[in-house]
Amino acid sequence: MHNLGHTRSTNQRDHLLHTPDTFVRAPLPGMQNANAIIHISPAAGAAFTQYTAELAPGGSLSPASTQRFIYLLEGAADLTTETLTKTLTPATYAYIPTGTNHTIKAQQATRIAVIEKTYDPLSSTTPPEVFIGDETTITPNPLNGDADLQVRPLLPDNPAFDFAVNTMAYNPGAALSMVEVHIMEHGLLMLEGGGIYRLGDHWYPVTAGDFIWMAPFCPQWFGAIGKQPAKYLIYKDWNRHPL
Ligand code: UGY
Ligand code: MN
Repeated sequence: MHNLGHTRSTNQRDHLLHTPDTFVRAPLPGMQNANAIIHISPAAGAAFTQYTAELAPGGSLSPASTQRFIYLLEGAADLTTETLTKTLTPATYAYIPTGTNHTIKAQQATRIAVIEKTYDPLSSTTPPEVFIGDETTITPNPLNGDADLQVRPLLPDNPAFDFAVNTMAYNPGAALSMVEVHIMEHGLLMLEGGGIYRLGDHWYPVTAGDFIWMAPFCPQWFGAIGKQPAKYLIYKDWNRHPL
């Protein structure tokens, strides 16, 4: 059934909403039995790339030319480096620094959120090492003391990292306490529930499966207006001077 030309997806100068009805799948060079849905890249104005990789059983990701962050959405995949093998399952994730020989191979049908960004070195630190985590073991912090809005930082608090990835979980009715305007850009994947996202001067209904890009200084606000909790995975550039 066609959709008569309607979609919630939109591509604006300072934000992009990418909804599943508009996803286009294609393999990236080196992927085996897998496709990528590119949500955002420098072609649209971002300083990073984010895609969802969909792997058939036995499928694998391409090598990375930059640092890479992966978060398992569904299925199971083996991450192998020269020193470790780890099976990643939903809500587990890995940070893989630039130049790390590795493979990511699906044991079954698997979906992975992938973020890639050229590393911005800092003279006072050495680059981070491989890091593997499990979101369910992270103690959440209430945002601005709001117990209905819990933030889980997925990467260590270490200035060597030039980006952060967090999950934010909203109880029904919870909302950001302010419209944020900040230099960091965001890549956001709605994991559960939904609500209304203000981006610039637009208000969008959003739901699980949607992706949002927010450019630096894009005014942003979210309210989880549904009856279900809402949760998203959110990337931001971090720990670096703007110049
Ligand atoms: O970390 C953040 O900037 C976050 N509070 N932004 C957002 O949820 N849009
Ligand atoms: Mn923000």
